[in-house]
Amino acid sequence: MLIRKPSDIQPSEITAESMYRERRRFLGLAAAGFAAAAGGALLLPRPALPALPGRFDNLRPGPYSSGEAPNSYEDITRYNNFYEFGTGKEDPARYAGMLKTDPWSVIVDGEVEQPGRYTLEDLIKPHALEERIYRLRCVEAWSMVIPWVGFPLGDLLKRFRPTSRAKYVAFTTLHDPEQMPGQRRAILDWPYVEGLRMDEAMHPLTLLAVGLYGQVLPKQSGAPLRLVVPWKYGFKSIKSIVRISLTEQMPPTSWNRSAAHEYGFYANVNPAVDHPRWSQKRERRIGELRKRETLPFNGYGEQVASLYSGMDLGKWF
Ligand SMILES: Nc1nc2c(c(=O)[nH]1)N[C@H]1C(S)=C(S)[C@@H](COP(=O)(O)O)O[C@H]1N2
Ligand SMILES: [Mo]
Repeated sequence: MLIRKPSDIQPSEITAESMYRERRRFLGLAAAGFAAAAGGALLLPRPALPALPGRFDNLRPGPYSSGEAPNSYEDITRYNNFYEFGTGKEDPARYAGMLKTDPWSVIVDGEVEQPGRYTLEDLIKPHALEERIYRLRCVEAWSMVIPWVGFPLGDLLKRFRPTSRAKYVAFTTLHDPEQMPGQRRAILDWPYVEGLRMDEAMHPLTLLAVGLYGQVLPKQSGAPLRLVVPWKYGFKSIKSIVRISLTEQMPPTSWNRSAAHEYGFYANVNPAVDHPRWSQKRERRIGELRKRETLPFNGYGEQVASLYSGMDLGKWF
């Protein structure tokens, strides 16, 4: 069956993902000339798309996208790590609704010529948004394929004119226990912080994400602005960012602070180096039963291995 009538479709099926697939299929059909051949009439009974707030249009496909099938919208938004809302994988989907993402602003400071407090709009508007399908691999040995919407972090940083002393970029998540109940407990040293070396931050693979599946980021995924560093462990991909500081010294990172012998600043997806408590050779793609081999640099080695040439990544983990 090519096209279903609205009455054939259960409300539970009308998800962002199914709409996304539907739209893709529609575009595919149109491109293949089916629409013209069918006189367009065949396309009319498509389910009407409910008006979604914050859909991005005219996304162009970005470079380095994975050719793999993305995980479902449900998998991506119901199985999350966001300790500000609890340590259970389903806690963020349950509790992140408490987070107020509008208005939102980000402080940019440190080694830049143009420091300031920028609104979300100031940050995003000058950039052409892209869709990039990237793998995300958690250090806990699960992975997902996610169609992000975003733009390269490096393009944003250039706008603030880093000084010659800028060697690292430090990121900070919102700290507000009123909105983030997980912060009422000392699970981590709040606020959550992460960092990149300048060349990692400027690498064209490094994305600031503002959406997924063509829509505004859901809160559990790090709305309204999060980092995505696809060749690193998921934990480097800090969510709900309120501060970006360029620094001369290597900044602290939350997971290094909490377990320094397990997570270093350069923590990487390295199947050849076991985590102190488990092997890193394989991973489970969410939604699959059989495990996959974990790839060095999460499969992005060709693009990024040179950033670490000469470094012993067993030592500089
Ligand atoms: N602020 C903040 N950012 C965070 C985390 C967190 O707990 N708090 N968890 C990290 C971890 S461990 C992973 S694997 C990814 C998960 O991203 P996802 O929920 O979009 O899959 O987010 C990372 N970013
Ligand atoms: Mo993770």
